[in-house]
Amino acid sequence: MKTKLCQLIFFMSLIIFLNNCSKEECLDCNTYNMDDFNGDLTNPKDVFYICENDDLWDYIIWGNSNDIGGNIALIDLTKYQTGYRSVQDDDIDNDGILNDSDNDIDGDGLLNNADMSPNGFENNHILELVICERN
Ligand SMILES: [Ca+2]
Ligand SMILES: [Ca+2]
Repeated sequence: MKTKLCQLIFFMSLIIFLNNCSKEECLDCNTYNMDDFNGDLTNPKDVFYICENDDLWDYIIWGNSNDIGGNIALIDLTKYQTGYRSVQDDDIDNDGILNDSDNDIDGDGLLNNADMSPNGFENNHILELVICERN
C-alpha cells in the first residue's frame, strides 16, 4: 500500500515537473508605423526582444497564420510571428522634436505651459505592425 502511494506521488511529481519545463517562446521583433508602412521591412521604427512571460507580450495583439491579409502575406509565417500594438505617439506634432523635449507638443503655437491642452485633442496613439522572428 505504501509502495503504491509512493509510486503515485512519484508519477504525479514527474508530470508536474515535465509540464513546467516547456520552454517559453522568445522573439526578435521589429515594429513599423501602420500610418506610413509601405511593405519596406528594412527600416523598422523600433526593435526589441520579447518572451512570452514579459509584461509587454500582453500589449501585443498577436495574429496567427490563419488570418493573413494585406502586406503580411509577403512574410513567411512559418518563420515569423506577426501582431499589432498601440503605442503613445512620442512626437505628436511630427516636428522631429520628441514630446519630452518639445516646448509646444501639439504644435499649435501655444507653449505647453500656456496651453490648456498641451497634447492637443487628437488620438495620440499609433498603431504599429509587429513582425517577430522566432528563435
Ligand atoms: Ca514634437
Ligand atoms: Ca501647444
